[in-house]
Amino acid sequence: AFLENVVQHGQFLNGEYNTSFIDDTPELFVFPRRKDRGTKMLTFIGETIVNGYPGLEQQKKPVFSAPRKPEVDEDAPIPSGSKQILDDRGADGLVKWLKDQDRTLLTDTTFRDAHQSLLATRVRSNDLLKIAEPTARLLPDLFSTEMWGGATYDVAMRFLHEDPWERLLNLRAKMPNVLFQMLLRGANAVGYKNYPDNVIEEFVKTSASAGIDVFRVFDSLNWLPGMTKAIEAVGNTGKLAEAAICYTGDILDPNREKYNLNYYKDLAKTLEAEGAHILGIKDMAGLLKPEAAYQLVSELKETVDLPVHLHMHDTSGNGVFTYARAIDAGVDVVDTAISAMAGSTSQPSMESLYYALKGTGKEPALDVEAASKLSGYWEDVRAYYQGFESGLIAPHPEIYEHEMPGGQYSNLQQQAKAVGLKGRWDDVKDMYARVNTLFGDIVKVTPSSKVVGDMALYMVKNDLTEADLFEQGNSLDFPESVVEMFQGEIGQPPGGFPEELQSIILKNREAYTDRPGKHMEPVDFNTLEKQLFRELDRQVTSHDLMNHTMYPKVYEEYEQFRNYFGDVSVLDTPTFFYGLRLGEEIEVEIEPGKTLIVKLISVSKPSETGDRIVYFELNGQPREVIIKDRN
Ligand code: 3PY
Ligand code: ZN
Repeated sequence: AFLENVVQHGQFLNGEYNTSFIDDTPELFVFPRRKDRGTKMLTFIGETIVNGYPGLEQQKKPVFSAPRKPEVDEDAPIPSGSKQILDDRGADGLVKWLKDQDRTLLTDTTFRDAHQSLLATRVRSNDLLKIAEPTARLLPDLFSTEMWGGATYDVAMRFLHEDPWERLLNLRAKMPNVLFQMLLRGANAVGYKNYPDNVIEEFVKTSASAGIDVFRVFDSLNWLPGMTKAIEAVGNTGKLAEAAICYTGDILDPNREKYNLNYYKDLAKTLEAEGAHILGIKDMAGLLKPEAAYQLVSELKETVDLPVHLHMHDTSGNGVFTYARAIDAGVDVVDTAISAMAGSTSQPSMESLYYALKGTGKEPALDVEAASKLSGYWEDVRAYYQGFESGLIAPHPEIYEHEMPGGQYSNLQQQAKAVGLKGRWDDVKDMYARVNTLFGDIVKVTPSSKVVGDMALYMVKNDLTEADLFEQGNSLDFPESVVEMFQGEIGQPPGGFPEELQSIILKNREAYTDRPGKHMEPVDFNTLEKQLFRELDRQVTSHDLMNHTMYPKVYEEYEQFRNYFGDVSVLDTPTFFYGLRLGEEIEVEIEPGKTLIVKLISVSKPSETGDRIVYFELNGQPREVIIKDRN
């Protein structure tokens, strides 16, 4: 018989749960232990056939062509690369090597920021793993591959039902030659709030052991105390600390004095003194104009003795021009993506930059034909994710006005739809810029960007103007994230928060200006391990401890999902999103050498209680599962 529990609950499947969901609906958290992997998999496929994948419009499974894959000699040894330089010469040796390079070096963000910014972070490990080894073979001269961190960590568990650590370990095994890079949000790690210091230390240590070599550390308000523990923790692992300055405003605009050249130079000096190996410039929205890039990079190269690594988004369409000027000024590394996953809210295209620089002596060491073959793969794979595209199909120079990070654009659009503001997206963008001004012109990047977004939605939704806040503020219930930020929970902006607004928002709550991590109790990992051992009824790994500490609820639900449906990361993406067509047969390799053959035979009409029977053949034997139709 079929047991209704949380993983069949509409609210859970649509991601519309909050922290009270478990308390309010304890009856949903009773799980039968099902051991049979075949049944688990059929249940998941049946669920997708009957109810669709949350967030995607339910439709008949489209026909996709198999992704083109570049031919490589799989028996040849994988060429060595930057990873071997780090392993042989250590962090300082790697930095010296980097400074000695004449050509521009590239980071490939295809596996992380590119899809975070184009496809709502939804690209699955299954698609990454299939192209990982060809990428290692064809692009061995990359400085690094950014393949972890940022939003990929929670999205992996929350929406893809896979373990971010497994992704990291599996990719590492297939790409042994290029440095692995992650985005670390300083004291917020890969979350949206500050964590205790010992969590940051453990997280960095565990990530380094699992394969991360370069940690790009930033703070969402450019607040140094939010970064120092993370930089120190990276230093202790022997890996590379890339301390990043978030770029906002416009150094060429005399009316934007707050974030001027001197501001960035001072910050760079401080980060060097804190032990950074590399200086990152993180232009998360793509606001750095070509001439500004020239000035900024020239001045920073004068100011610090560190290699400079530039990250930007191509939202305006000016990305390659900006990179070219940064390269004129001596930037060491720039972030690009394979062309089919580049441009727009993603990074500038790797191949376009190569062609732009060819013949100047500054072009990167890149087999551009190989890169374009990899692009063929991504062009085909991207089609699987069409339901998550932002709809931004042309350059978007408005970015210089609203300053929204590339990774936020499509997300905030989804959030706006969810709160009934679908037709008012222009108002939301406009309000986003106005909220920034209201907040005193702050750096906007996760999590501060989310706070600005929450406030913009709140004001548009409730038809509030800036004046209304000052007049009616005492009777307004501000979003929790806004209250917390003004309390000091994610740190301090340069010059502090605007005081009048702060007292309106905080009402009687107290604000503090020191480091939130200072007040937090360290997590007792020994006790946590024992607790999880009881709950999970299995050996607890350091990865379980981290998942639980970062995202307790998301992790709990992920574990329950996995117990019920098994490891769904082994499914191909069209089947994961759309199930099977009648009569369609697929092969699923559930572990190396063990393959299930699944064929969909038929689906019954719903019974009076709304149950449908989904008939399959599993390895030639008839099998059925009962699925509640929630439509
Ligand atoms: C993240 O923090 O996820 C970002 O990509 C910020 O740019
Ligand atoms: Zn980015």
